[in-house]
Amino acid sequence: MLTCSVYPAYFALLNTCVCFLFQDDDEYVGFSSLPEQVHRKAVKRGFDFTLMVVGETGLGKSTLVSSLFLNPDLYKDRKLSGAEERVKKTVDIEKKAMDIEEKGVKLRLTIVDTPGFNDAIVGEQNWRTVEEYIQQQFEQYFKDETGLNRKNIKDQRVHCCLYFLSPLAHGLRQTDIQFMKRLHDKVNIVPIIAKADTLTPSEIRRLKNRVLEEIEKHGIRTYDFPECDSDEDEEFKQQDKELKAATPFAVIGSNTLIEVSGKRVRGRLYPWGVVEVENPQHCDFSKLRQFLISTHMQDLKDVTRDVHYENYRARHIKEQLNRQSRERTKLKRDSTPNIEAVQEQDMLLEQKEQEINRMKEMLAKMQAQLETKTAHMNGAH
Ligand SMILES: Nc1nc2c(ncn2[C@@H]2O[C@H](COP(=O)(O)OP(=O)(O)OP(=O)(O)O)[C@@H](O)[C@H]2O)c(=O)[nH]1
Ligand SMILES: [Mg+2]
Repeated sequence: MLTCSVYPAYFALLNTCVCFLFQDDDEYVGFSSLPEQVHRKAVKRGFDFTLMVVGETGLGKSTLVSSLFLNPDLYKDRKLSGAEERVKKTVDIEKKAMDIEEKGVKLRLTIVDTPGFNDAIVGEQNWRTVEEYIQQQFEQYFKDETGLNRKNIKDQRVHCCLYFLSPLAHGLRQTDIQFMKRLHDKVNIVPIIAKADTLTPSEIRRLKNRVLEEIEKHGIRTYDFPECDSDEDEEFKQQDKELKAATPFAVIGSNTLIEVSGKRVRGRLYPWGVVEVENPQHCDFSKLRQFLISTHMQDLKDVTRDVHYENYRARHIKEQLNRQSRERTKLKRDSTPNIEAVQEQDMLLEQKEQEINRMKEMLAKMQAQLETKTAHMNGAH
């Protein structure tokens, strides 16, 4: 995958990155252990990341995001809607932003929650609201990028969409297929199996295989894990292999701390025992968190910028140009000068030129990195 070959040094540095300290009094999310290069930039500017959670009501979306980001209070002021209201309501988007600071590194994390998705009335409205939200963030970014205040753009684009699948289904439901197909060229979709504690290990395995088969069969393009560089160390390669093998992650969420053998852990207490959220034997929660925060956050951002946003930009500029050329034809017929239309046309041409220059710069950078790497490898031989 492009990003891996473009940033070999970066990925090499990722080797050293993950270390989750997770103690009651001193809890760390883990992003501060991102590699030095990113670290330095992040310290200066802060790091924006937007995570969206989507799925049927009651699958544990809010519980999981607050388990992931250590803030059980994130949703405390949310009132549960009554049954009647649930039947009527469509998708209701909730946006929560938080600044987390670890060891001097700032992470501006935005959680976009879509409560009640898919309840009772399933229809186009569900995915349309989510789609519009994603689109609006691109539009805003585009406006900011072409505006005067380019240096201080707040990146609100959705970098990852966790799509919750029901543990009770025997694979993908029709709505899941429709939803993911509708959005796969706009956002990085990461499907996850919710409430994994309701399934046995063999049921989880079967469901995961089924989901993967159906994703392939229906031509759904979920987030594509980048290939691991061959010069990575064995530990990192192993970690990467395990992450990929665990997809779609089967997760459990909980904000309750339970004492197990003298240690307080996040878990769910059952009459027969405790399921521990962060125990890799019990579910893939830790792998999901590692994927999101430590190992793949930068790639999720890169793919959003280089693929999804670029797609949006190309579409948007084409639409604008088409509109302009229609206006021009009209203009000729009217034969009255339309200064605004001409100015907009000029602006578009300028944007195009800027884009070409940017791509040239990117290509030159990639070339230089490749050459350095080749020289490095030749030197090593
Ligand atoms: N068994 C089990 N229950 C869970 C899990 N995660 C959450 N729950 C429970 O499921 C219920 C719904 O959880 P929420 O986090 O509110 O679900 P949601 O998807 O955000 O629901 P909406 O906001 O209505 O869309 C709560 O009672 C949670 O305690 C899990 O992993 N396993
Ligand atoms: Mg919720």
